[in-house]
Amino acid sequence: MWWLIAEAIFDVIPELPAPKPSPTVSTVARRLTGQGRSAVAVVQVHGPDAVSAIETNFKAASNTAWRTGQIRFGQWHGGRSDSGEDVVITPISDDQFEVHCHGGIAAVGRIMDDLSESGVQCSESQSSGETGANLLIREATDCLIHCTTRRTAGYAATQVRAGLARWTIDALDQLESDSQAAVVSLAQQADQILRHARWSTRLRDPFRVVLCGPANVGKSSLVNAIVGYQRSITYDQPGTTRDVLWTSTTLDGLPIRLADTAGLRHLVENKSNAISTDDRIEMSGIQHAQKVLAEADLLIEVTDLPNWKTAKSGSDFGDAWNVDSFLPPRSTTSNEPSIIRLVNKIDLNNDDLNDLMTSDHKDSVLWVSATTGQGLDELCLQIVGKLVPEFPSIDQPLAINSRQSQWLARLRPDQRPQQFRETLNALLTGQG
Ligand SMILES: Nc1nc2c(ncn2[C@@H]2O[C@H](COP(=O)(O)OP(=O)(O)OP(=O)(O)O)[C@@H](O)[C@H]2O)c(=O)[nH]1
Ligand SMILES: [Mg+2]
Repeated sequence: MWWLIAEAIFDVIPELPAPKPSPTVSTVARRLTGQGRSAVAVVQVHGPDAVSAIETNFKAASNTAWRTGQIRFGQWHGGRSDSGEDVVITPISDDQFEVHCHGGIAAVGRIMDDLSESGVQCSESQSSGETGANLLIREATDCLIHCTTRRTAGYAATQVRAGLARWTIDALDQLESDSQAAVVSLAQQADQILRHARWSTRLRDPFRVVLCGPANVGKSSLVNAIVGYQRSITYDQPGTTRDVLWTSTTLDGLPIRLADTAGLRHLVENKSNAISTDDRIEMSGIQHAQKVLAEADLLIEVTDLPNWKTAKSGSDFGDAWNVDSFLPPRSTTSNEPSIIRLVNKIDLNNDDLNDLMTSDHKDSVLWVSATTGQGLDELCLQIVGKLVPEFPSIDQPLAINSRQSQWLARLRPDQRPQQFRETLNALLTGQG
């Protein structure tokens, strides 16, 4: 049910500052989400008569007083006796409300008509700055609809309601004085927004985390342990996993796609028929694995305790197995994936584990057991920490796609105010 999604999303958003009221219109309503049909639409009602307009048309399911930021579920009856539409209403401040309704054209039209009859001025078209902001709000709405976790949806919803659109319009206001100091300060703010771009531009797309390593070290067992069910077949024989197997999961509110891969080893391909069918299948699995390695955001390089112990002196993780030799060269512009290195099957250890860990590797390698679960909490923490080293506060402006981050990256402190304004306008309107 769409209102359950809306409820889940909107109760994590803090109070945001209300936009500046228009000096000429008392109470206005406008659609915040893009025009046309969508899953959920948001209508903003703002002005001194907002409360009475809402109360004339809406009956809440529970009879409690309005509280800023606290959502209310109920029926939009529009003063008629029929049962009306289910909506969720969020008071943003004493005189500003958001009505979250079904995104069908008729549903929004009915709400606008009812508000209009209650004396609210309803506008589809807005002032020039707001028209531009519509693109940012549309992009944020589209992102929100595709978010799969409450955490990512919370960030996207903030961008629908204010976020980057509000920041950009405020920035244009500040530049009206043509001040170079404003340019410098705004360029710094743009840099701050971009600090989070690696994560914020991925709200709707899960990060790709790939487990890789030699055969039989427990890669599939680890995937199963992380997701909590038997997704991958495991067996005490090398070569169990033949192809890449993707699993969707969520860690700390981050949507993640985990890839289990075939055990990687360098097979020597010779031109004769000497290579067996089995080797050909394995080689094909390894090629598939190499493809996903190249596109990973994070690699989890797995070995196991027996391999670790037999590795030359056990002093270098790379002596046992090293993913680098399987990675295709990356272009200089592409991001290097982060890597977590781990040793699995530590439950097999009869000796003191500390003796095994050299001081060099004590902190750089994770020691886990897919069987007993030891070290798995730390592994999940490290996965999230590598992907998002620092979560931004929920109410801050964010770049949620590469178009936005590219324009933000062009806001430089040495630009003239006029140039800076043009870049901001391009960010708002998509035209530049
Ligand atoms: N004792 C112990 N055994 C484990 C652990 N993790 C996996 N195993 C066992 O190791 C064997 C191989 O596990 P898999 O998860 O299939 O290993 P894999 O790396 O996916 O193997 P391939 O798909 O062949 O590359 C199975 O018998 C598992 O039960 C562990 O933490 N401790
Ligand atoms: Mg496997």
